[in-house]
Amino acid sequence: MLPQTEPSLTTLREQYVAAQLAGNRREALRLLVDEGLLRGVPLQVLHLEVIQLAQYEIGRLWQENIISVAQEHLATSISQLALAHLYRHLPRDPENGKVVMVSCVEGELHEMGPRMASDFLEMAGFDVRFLGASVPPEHLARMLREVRPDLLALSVTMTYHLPQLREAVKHAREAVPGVPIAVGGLAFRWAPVLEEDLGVSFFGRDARELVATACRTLGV
Ligand code: B12
Repeated sequence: MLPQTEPSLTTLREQYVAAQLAGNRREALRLLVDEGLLRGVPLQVLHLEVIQLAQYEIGRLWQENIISVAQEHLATSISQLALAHLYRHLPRDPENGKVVMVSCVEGELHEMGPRMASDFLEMAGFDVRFLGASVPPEHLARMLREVRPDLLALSVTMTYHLPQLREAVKHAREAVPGVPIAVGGLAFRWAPVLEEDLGVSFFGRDARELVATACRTLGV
């Protein structure tokens, strides 16, 4: 077994990014499974330190115009495949009976983050309804009335979607008064909103922090 020191994870991440950029899906999955999972790297670490950080690196390369939009799409589709593939290997705590609904606000297309967050919540025993990208507030409200979750988690990456967050919160409050609402996503790193103003709570910077705060808030 490889000792999972920081350097070995860094190497794994670099190799994963190289496989993404080469469009090599098989190699990307081999790295995660054979060099990661089977060598004892915890799944949570693979998610946060390999896939998430690889996505941030892809974003940097794209922003600096080193790679094209097409290469970013190619790379991201590999990470989507990876999350789907790893899903069946998720270690799961016993069910805790709490339902969490996870959704992007309207217009928000960055759904990898909330998808990963949903997987972490599931590992912690939550029953998760993940709605994916860009959910119009009226339809979010309709689903909330049907499902009546114990917690609603809203994801926002682009700061220009903060007005849509406001709308989503308003509709959610009307649909299920009193439902706790968690917010997160990169927008809050770049422009922390007035949580008090919205009456919502920032639940953490990544999937692990979301789980910790959700457990505390819901008393599980
Ligand atoms: C892939 C990608 C896309 C894909 C998304 C595909 C998909 N299916 O998700 C597409 C091509 C659609 C896209 C589009 C755009 N993108 Co983009 N995208 C990215 C990229 C490269 C990776 C995102 C990703 O996969 N992250 C990995 C996940 C796992 O991490 P995460 O999102 O941070 O999620 C974690 C935490 O934030 C947190 N979290 C997330 N949600 C929640 C919710 C709660 C409640 C909590 C507690 C926590 C939490 O937990 C997650 C897991 O740990 C980023 C680079 C980056 N630095 O993020 C740029 C980036 C976010 N995009 C950017 C831009 C500019 C755009 C576009 C405007 C480009 C354009 N001109 O069209 C559009 C906007 C689209 C829209 N309307 O939303 C910029 C934003 C810059 C800025 N400061 O505003 C970035 C940073 C790239 C860059 N460096 O320039 N993008």
